[in-house]
Amino acid sequence: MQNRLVEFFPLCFLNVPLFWGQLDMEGALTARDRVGIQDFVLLDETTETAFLSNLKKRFSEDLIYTYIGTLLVSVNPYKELDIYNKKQMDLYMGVNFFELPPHIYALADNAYHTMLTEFNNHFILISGESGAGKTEASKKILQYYAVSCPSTTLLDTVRDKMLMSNPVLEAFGNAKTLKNDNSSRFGKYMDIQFDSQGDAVGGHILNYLLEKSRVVHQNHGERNFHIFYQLVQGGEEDLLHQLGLERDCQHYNYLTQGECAIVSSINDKNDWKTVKNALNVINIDETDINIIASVLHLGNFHFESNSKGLLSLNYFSPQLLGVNAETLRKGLTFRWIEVKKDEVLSPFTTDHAIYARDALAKAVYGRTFTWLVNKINESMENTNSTRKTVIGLLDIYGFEVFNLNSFEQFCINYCNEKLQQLFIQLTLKSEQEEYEAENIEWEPVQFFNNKIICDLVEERHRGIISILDEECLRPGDATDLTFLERLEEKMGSHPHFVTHRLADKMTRKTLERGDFRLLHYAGEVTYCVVGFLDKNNDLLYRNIKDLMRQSKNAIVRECFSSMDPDSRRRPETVATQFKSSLLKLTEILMAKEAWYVRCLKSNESKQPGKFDEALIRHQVKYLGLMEHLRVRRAGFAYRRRYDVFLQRYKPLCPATWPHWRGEPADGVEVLVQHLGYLPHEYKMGRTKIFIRHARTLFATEDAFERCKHELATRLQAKYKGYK
Ligand code: AOV
Ligand code: MG
Repeated sequence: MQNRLVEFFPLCFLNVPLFWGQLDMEGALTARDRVGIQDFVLLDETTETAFLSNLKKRFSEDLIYTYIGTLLVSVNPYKELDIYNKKQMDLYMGVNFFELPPHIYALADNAYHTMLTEFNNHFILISGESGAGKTEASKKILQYYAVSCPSTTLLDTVRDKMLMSNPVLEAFGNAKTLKNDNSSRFGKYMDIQFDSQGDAVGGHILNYLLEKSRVVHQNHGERNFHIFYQLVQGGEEDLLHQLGLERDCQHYNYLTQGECAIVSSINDKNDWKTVKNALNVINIDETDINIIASVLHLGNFHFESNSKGLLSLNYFSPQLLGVNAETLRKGLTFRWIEVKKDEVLSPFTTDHAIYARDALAKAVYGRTFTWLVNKINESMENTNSTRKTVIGLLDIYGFEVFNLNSFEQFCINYCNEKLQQLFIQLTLKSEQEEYEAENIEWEPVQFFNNKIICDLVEERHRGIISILDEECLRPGDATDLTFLERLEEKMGSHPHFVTHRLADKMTRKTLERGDFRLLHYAGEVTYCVVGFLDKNNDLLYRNIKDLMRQSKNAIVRECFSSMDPDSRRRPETVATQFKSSLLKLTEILMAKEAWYVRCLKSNESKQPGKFDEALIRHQVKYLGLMEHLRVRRAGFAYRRRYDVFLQRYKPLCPATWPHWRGEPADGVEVLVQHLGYLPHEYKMGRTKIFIRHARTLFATEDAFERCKHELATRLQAKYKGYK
């Protein structure tokens, strides 16, 4: 704490924006040496080594946040820090960005105040690999808005609902993976809506591709979704009895494949209480989620029709799914086939039957999840129709590489490529394009543009997703391996695609037959094609789907009818749906003003305070932080249109006050000359003035405040004189 005080003492007590660059005086030097620089833009050197050394210095003092201009870099400390509380929130409320040490609250507060003064929409993009701290960051931001924004009692309920949507969605959408004990297995974009007073008046969540395969299969060392363990371990006796469940995770096939049902960092029993309470707040009846117990029963249903499995089926089909047990059993073990224009029942092989069962379990869970999101949205809906602005929060699954990577990692990593592309477009690319458009002299900064990888995955007719879809739709003998063959034929020479035939030559690491490798922006990942076709098709046998549609349970009925009304039409494949949803998301985000939080994972073993330099260096590289810094440093922190700038600051110069009759650009030139701007501190573009450092603008802003004050005093005196 003391170090933190040292860091911001001179800043907050002088009440003028100061910078470490200016603190290079005796005394302050020691503090700077110890805690580093709070904005990388002010580093003496822009080398990677200097960058890492600054990050490390700060991390060792528990200063996990550092700015690059207005971008926030955050390093996961893997320990609780005493920096997230009401006192800290109050401190950051309405304070200029650079006046206090970097904090996630400062970023949240600045987005909020900019939204209020400029009355426009914003979003906060939180990125970083799995376990880097994205979900934690998004929770801190939401808490900041819920606690700090002005409040009226009426709206308190909306805030509570927004806050409480978190534990519910985490219980249903997060799970323990090898990378993260609380890994998000779905993507989430949440709009927080504010009225013109700045009151949080509503919220809306868009969810992206849930990793449903986890419901029926978990890799070693991983778990199913939290909610199952919470229910089995925390559920009340009566409830378990009613659901026909045993209080023993080991009893359930779907909970034990990873062999780690119990995790020391997780308290499922307590979490169950939190979730129940949260469900209450968002107006969801606790019994509404009973349906997920059927998933556990399904997992234990065997096809060699032993009596125990049948007993269980006889119980859960009518009770939990609202369907006839015998019809369901038939649906899971037989299928209708056409023989000479007649439909006859033909028995499944055991493999087929397991496939049908797992497909149903995934469908029930996945659709319940979407149903939940809809319910949450209903409860957070803003019923007040006055004009509002939003701040969007994006928290998705981070880039991940395991020993075995499948279709899910392919989708997750593709999503991260898209967000990296968005970041590049919004920062590096557009920034440089603006200088060009404004005729500002500019030495372009080179950066790796990952568009080539996005294209490799998503390009129409040519990308991996298209090829996968073609194989999925091809009647006959298409298999995962024929898909791979097609890929190799079409992508063989792409610089970011490696086939097993080329693997030896290129990377010296061999690939198994059945694998392909992509060189992603964040590193190379080897994908095993097994299951790609099935997972992309995500088929549920028609008779089972129809059965669910006729369920006596209203929620089951709703889940299975509302989503694809025409059961005979072939639904879009999973990858294609995901691609379209990401495209839509990009459009939503592009229309808003962006703020960035770049999360870095400090070490692989989740150890508190451990700074793994190689790991962090790698992330700094692929996240493009150095390029971002170079653009920032070479560039201009602030820019304003001439007319806007002149309008605000013209009282500061006798030649422009009260009226300037010439061109606004000429007025601005006269004005900044009068203010004593040095030539290297600003540039005049075509339509805007570009100011290199924030401090220059802040000094002008301070002068403006003083001037306003003087004017007011003079007016007052004059008024008194009249009296
Ligand atoms: P992620 O969201 O980026 O991964 P999380 O936000 O879940 O990662 O963070 C992983 C874990 O790191 C958390 O459960 C905390 O234990 C710890 N942690 C993260 N940020 C902080 C912080 N600011 N202070 C203290 N501990 C922190 V993934 O969702 O896997 O991509 O799909
Ligand atoms: Mg997460």
